[in-house]
Amino acid sequence: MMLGFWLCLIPALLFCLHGAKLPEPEVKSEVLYKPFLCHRKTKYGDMLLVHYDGFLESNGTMFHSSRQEGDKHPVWFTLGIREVIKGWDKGLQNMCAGEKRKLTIPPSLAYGKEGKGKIPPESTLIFEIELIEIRNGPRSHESFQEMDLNDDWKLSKSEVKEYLRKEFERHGYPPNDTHHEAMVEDIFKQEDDDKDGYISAREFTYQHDEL
Ligand SMILES: [Ca+2]
Ligand SMILES: [Ca+2]
Repeated sequence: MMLGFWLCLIPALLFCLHGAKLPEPEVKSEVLYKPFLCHRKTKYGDMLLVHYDGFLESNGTMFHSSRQEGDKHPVWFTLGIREVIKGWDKGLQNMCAGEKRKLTIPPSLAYGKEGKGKIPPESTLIFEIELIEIRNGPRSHESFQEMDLNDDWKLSKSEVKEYLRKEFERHGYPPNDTHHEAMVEDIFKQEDDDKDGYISAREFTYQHDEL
């Protein structure tokens, strides 16, 4: 009897879950080329260097190619922080350097109702993207570990200050104590969500916008 009860309940539960909101539009992702060796895969917060060609799905027109236009250099961006369209943030995860993907991106994850430049409103876009290089982004766990000098999984104000000092030095700026202290206060105001005086690993890598 109990089993019957649960079986009846399951479709109702599924209905509740799915009925609550419309399904999220998806990015269709096809792998065009996968390298034999893959040392690491992309994740949110990584910096990616890519070459890409973008086409309108409606008529196949190419609207941009990083190889043919501008300075013809590949472009850097950070994955998962909305620096690029949502469709890229979603469609370029778990990717190896050297890999090529074809993404089909619905308008809601691209330029939507407005369109942009050569892209008409409500356009589904097709991108062929080659990932050339992956680097640890400023929000990566690797960066966090580098800053967390005493390995207690939280950043104190002095650890953040030390990091700023080193970064300034590395970029050839003279260290400036008062300036660094003001920067640290600013950083903590924004990043220390629970106001305990430390930036935890979670606070550090947390994305404020849900993807
Ligand atoms: Ca620490
Ligand atoms: Ca905190």
